[in-house]
Amino acid sequence: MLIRVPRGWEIAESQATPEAIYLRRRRFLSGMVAGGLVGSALPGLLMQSVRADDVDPSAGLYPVKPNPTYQLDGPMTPEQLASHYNNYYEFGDSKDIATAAQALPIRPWSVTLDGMVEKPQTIAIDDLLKAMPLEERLYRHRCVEAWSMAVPWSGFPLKALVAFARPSAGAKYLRFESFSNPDVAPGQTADWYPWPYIEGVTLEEAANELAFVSTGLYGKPLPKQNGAPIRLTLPWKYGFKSGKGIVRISFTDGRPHTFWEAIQSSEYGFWANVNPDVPHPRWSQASERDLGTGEQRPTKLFNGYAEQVAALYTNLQGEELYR
Ligand SMILES: Nc1nc2c(c(=O)[nH]1)N[C@H]1C(S)=C(S)[C@@H](COP(=O)(O)O)O[C@H]1N2
Ligand SMILES: [Mo]
Repeated sequence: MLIRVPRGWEIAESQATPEAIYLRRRRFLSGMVAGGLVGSALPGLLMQSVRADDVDPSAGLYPVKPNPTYQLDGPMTPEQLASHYNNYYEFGDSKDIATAAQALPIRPWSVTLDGMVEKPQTIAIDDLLKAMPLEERLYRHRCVEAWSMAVPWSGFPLKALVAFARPSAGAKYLRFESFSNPDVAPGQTADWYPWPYIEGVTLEEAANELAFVSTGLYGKPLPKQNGAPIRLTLPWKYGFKSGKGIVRISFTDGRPHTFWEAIQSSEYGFWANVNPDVPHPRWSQASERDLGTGEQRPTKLFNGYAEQVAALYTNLQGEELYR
């Protein structure tokens, strides 16, 4: 059963129902049993969050060299906000998951590169960090829920990782798989979600200069709540395309089935490029609330990055490019 309000409303972000709350409402309405998401696991998580062995071994790599090509069109979002207003459904469906996320062990951590590659390989995160050209970029981030931020990511171009993986001739897509660990991630004990979190892009998108893999934020290793030790950053797409806590990148010739498509394909598609003129079925995308200033600002096509990425889509006009 779907509950919808009319399209195209200019509504506040607080009224743009976060995905998970909407889902729970649907479940309730369809007579399923909701709840049990966080409750019992929380005390254990709080204790684990103060473990002494949590010092990040990559701390000495940061800050990295800024890449001056990428500048912001407004003020940078304060670090405290960017690291305490998060979407990470593995740790719950509120924005307040920073404490719960500390329970995720991020060492040892490795990333598997497999599928249509010359040679599948699994690489430890600290070896990968040594092999990649680290730099800092200032990017805007636009969530499908109509809020945005502007932050300094550290990491490396996704195309460097693609070159490292050596895809074979027929590869057309990248499939990103986030971690699975219901012992520490209470959201993953909720079996109505199709865990693990899966996202994907085309190989051509991955080769675009703008596509970035983040391992740091504000000149330090990435906080766990922002996706440590490794996440995607695709600033021209809605935020849900940028998977956190990545453990596997598979090269495929078929389009990956993504987490949000599996949940609600009428609202969340494969492309999810930012476009102010294409409303979400339940709210407008014409403007966004900037987390730092608190102000509404007009949303831009491709989140302001049309110059870099618009050409990727000129031959794809039959596709639903903007949801
Ligand atoms: N694994 C995983 N990745 C995820 C999500 C998630 O729930 N799980 N949420 C996405 C959404 S909706 C957004 S807006 C961004 C939020 O990133 P941030 O918390 O660093 O701002 O992460 C994306 N990546
Ligand atoms: Mo989002």
